[in-house]
Amino acid sequence: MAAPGENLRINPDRLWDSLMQMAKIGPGIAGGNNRQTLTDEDAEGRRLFQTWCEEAGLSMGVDQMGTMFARREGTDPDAAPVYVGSHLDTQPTGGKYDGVLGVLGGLEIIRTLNDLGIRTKHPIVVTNWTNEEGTRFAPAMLASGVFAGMHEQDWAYDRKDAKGKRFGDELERIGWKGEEEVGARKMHAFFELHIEQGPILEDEDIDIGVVTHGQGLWWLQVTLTGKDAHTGSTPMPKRRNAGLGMARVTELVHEIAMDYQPDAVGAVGHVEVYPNSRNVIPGKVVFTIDIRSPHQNVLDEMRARIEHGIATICEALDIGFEVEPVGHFDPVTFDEGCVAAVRNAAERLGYSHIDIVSGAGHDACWINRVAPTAMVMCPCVDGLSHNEAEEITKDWARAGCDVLFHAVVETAGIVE
Ligand code: HGY
Ligand code: MN
Ligand code: MN
Repeated sequence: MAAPGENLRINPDRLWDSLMQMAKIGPGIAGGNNRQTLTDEDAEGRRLFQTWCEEAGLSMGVDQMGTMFARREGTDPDAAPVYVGSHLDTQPTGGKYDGVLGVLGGLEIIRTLNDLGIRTKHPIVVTNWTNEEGTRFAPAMLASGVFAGMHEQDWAYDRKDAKGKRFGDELERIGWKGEEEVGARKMHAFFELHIEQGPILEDEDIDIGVVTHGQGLWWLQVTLTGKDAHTGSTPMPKRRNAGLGMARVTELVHEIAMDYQPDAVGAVGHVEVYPNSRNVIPGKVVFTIDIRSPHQNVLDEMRARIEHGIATICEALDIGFEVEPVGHFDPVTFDEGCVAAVRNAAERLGYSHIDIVSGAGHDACWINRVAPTAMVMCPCVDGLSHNEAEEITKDWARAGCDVLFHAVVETAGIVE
């Protein structure tokens, strides 16, 4: 006889329809999304998610970082809930599935439990973490970081975007600053479904990534200060070219990451050039280095070599420099029990699966510090993400959400 819940499957058409409806909010210019955190588009996406949660009979809580917690009661109201979710905010040229699949996958679990009239011992809470991306307000995973006690809330409120707007003011402006104390909630476990954002699963034709670890990360914001001058009349030896310094540091980051292959990555993705005029030598540049590795010693070595290299480059070019860490988390080892729940679910459901290390950061990386946590990954086309062309198939979404469903419900305990 099938074990309780053994043949539970989600409704892939309903999940897909919800993904496509959410994708209409904050559309990009090339088929993806631009629903950056704390914008009006983010607020609209939150309202749609809240409406769907209310239709599913969930009660909504919102904490002081704007994170949304939609609760389905269990038979034991005193049991700590099983949380499941991700994020609805996107990159400026983001895809339709990064984060969104994890939030709406959690909602799909609720909808299916309601359809089947299944009750669980532990309550289940579907979560939308504020500002996972960190693109408008650094660092990434800001709200989950405050929840896990890694950032002070006031520090988070003071984070500013490129236009000087404060996180705390924008959260108030869109009307999503909740009352709940951040981090007061106790979790029995947390599960996050996410697209891989890399090529491994698709290349190896595997349905499910059982995420055992996550890369550690440093975001180093670098300010180089030279001297604005005329690009035509200033002799080469007399130039203090901050733009040249940035170019050399960018090359250095790449070279150092290549020294540690295959266990390291590095790039510069954010650049501000001043005065950014065609015929003015840049007197100032501000840019962010993003380095990552699953190994702590590699991460530390890369950071040390890069900071030493910046000093050497700037001395040679007679320019000043400042390096400010604006994002960091150590490599993550997810909870063995929760990882086993994911692996067993994939096995039981007949989906191919491999253990995998997450290249990207996720809210689960912080929540793993305060509750047993694991992630489920599904493939994405060409491993592409943080690009409007990000794509998945309905079957991949179905497999990922089925596995998430079994891991969550098994952990929450089905009550006959
Ligand atoms: O940067 C990251 O890894 C995540 O997508 N915010
Ligand atoms: Mn994400
Ligand atoms: Mn992302």
